[in-house]
Amino acid sequence: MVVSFISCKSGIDKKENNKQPNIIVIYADDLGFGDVSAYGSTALKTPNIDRIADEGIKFMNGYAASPTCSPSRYALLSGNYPFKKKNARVLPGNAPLILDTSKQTLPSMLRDAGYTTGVVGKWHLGLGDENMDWNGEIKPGPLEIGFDESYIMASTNDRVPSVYVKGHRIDGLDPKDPIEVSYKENFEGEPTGKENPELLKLHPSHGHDMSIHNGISRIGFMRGGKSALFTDENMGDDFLRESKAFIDRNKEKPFFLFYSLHQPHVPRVPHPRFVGKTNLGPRGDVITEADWDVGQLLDYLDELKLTENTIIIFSSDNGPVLDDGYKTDAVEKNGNHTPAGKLRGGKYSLFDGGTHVPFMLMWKGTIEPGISNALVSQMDLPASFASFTGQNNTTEDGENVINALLGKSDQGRQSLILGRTNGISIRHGDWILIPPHKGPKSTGKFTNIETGRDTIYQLYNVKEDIGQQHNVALKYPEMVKKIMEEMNKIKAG
Ligand code: NG6
Ligand code: CA
Repeated sequence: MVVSFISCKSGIDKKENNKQPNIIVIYADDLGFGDVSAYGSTALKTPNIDRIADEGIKFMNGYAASPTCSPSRYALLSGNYPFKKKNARVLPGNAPLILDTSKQTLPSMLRDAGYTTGVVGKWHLGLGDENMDWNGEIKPGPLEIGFDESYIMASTNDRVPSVYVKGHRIDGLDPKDPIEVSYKENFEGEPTGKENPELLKLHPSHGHDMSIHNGISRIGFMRGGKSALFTDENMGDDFLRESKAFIDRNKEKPFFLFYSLHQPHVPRVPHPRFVGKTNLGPRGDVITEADWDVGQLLDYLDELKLTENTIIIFSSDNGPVLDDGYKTDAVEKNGNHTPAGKLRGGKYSLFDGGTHVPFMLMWKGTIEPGISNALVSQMDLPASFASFTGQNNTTEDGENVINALLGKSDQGRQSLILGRTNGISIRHGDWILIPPHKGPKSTGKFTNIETGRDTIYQLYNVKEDIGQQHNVALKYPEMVKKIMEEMNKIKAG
């Protein structure tokens, strides 16, 4: 790995022009460290995502907070550790909002700094409260935690309701055909993937055998709301269109956009334009689609002459998985591709592949391109951008690593706890320590990922042993002790 650079012309000098740079966070869903060609993938080409890495800073030690989606998103927006929050776990589609509306978030802080804030795409952080009515006003949600505008998928693409929510309302809902949602039982007369496989164009491999929409059975039950249901094939285009529209509406003033892609999460249903674009089947094809979406967004910024006044961050919410619930031959068609690169484990895992993800930042014309080894977490974005915009930071666990993010320093954090309520590990310098955990060592025959759980302490030096093949806990008991103390200190803090 290269430690290089770097001279940054200026951080906030741009403010002298009274024009703070726009900020866009592009967030992929289940994209692995090895799925991006900038990080070494050869089976998959991602020329557009690579543009951000090549023209910006490519972080070699960038982390999501957790190996699953909702806890990582919670950390990115709240700046708080998800392991401290009981309900920061993979949420059903009818879960209430898990973010605290009274606390500072990345968008609320940027709004205070004068930004217009928007979110487009996957949400998966819950919506509403116990009394929420899908056919009425859906709140609290993004607008209550600091976003001025929102166009989101209600939950995630494999969980009902299969609709988009625009502001406080389901987009396109016909009041004469209200939608009903349940995670307990089916609605009378409604087919399911389990009972009516003949209605499916995409079959589940495990789970995902409840309500059917667009020939795909999902998790959870729903009925009605037909005019509002999304079309999986168009989802990439829908989110791109809404993102571009947000930028267009707000191009005259500083804006923050959280562009939350749904790819390559299951069900993987690319637009026909991308079917067969790779040899890896739908998983590869939807990554190609996501890369195209990113390219379109970058081109649009160029067209509007906004590129040099926009900071673009690209990352992923957790590591990769092949068969996550549908029969798309992801395993069979994977060939020699290594979605987590040289890292061990993937989505759901305490090994590094669960949380160590692509992470890059571009600010063209201000930051010189480079490669950084600084340890940075998505959870650090609120504290870092609070510093950048001159706001007070009241988030609890994120650190101000703005100098690392802008390439002015190769120093990021010293320590970072990774994981969620049911399991954590810690990265400390070049070390990763996984304390003993009860439970199976594999996620099971379908997802087939090493969980990282073991009855003994595991200590790895990931600088020398990036693939976590050599547990050196017995060799360095003092290091185990020291890092455990550090972990306990952070947990108590
Ligand atoms: C799992 C789902 C998986 C995916 C995951 C959450 C089954 C069998 N598996 O429970 O398909 O939805 O939850 O993924 O239902 S995440 O990226 O949103 O965290
Ligand atoms: Ca995810």
